[in-house]
Amino acid sequence: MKRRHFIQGAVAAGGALAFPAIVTGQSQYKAEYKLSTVVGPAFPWGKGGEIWANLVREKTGGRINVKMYPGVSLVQGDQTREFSAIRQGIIDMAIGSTINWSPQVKELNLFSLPFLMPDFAAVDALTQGEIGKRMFATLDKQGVVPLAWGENGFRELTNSKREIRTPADLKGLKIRIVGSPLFNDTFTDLGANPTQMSWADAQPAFASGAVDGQENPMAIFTAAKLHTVGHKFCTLWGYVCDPLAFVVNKEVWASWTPADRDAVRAAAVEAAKQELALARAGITKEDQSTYKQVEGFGVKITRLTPAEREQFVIATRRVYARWKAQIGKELVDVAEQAIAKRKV
Ligand code: X2X
Repeated sequence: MKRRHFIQGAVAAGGALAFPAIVTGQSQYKAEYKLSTVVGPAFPWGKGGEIWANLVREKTGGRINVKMYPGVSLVQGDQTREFSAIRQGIIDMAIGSTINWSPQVKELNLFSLPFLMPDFAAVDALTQGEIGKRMFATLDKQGVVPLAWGENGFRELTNSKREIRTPADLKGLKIRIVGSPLFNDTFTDLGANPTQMSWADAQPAFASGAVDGQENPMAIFTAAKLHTVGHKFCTLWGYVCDPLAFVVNKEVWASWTPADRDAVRAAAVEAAKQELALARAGITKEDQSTYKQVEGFGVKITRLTPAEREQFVIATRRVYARWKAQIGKELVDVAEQAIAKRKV
């Protein structure tokens, strides 16, 4: 009775114009929310997207219907355009690598500083500490709502030509890198011949032999089956680890009820936790099964001695110093201190 009066009143006060004011948030929801990732569910990263999408659907009783678009297909495979597309609303939600968003968010280059993070404890000391909070504040200021940290992983060096034990071994090798100036500087200083291309373009380039090598986490190597494109050599140098940020477009976020926002956040935290566990499986001190699997494919895995690793550290020191200044000395100092204080 009361409700009928209210609706009648609204119609009388201005018909269709007044009506949306009494429509609940729910009916303004989109039929589909587009979730962008670079790789699909065969990879921990894409699996994380699938888990997030399912959890959101579950926790919101189907009100928020998420569809995943792997291959960064919403930006035609150009992963360096993903961040701008989220801000513009072409993408509603994303799980993005810090590398891919670093052209727009310069602070994210911190994670790409060569040999900053020696182990998983160091990565956690950053993402789960002061640095993680500050990066989220920066992302928020740049127009997206950050919810949780997952992980792509420590990026190891693979190639089809020869074993890499020293920077000299890299000389002249054509290495595919992501579209990031910092990576270009790192591989140039290492004496390699870096060539920037998207992940979509990289795979045919490996298959045709147009490039000799690449760097990516082991989970990417195995899921993309890079041993089948002749990558017979793999050096475990752990020079860089890229975290993944789970984010939502700001306007989309604001269009949801507070309860649904809480549900999406909780789903992101849970999905990120599961994704991180998948990303680290098989490459820890306790569980080396991924390396064994890759060796089973006929790939030679090279483990550097501390002295050998140090040669790569020395060769990339100039790049580190130059980029530390560009990222912001104070921010990098905070990161270095957090790593020095970590519990291993
Ligand atoms: O393109 C890559 O190398 C990948 C899949 O690791 C990223 O998107 C950063």
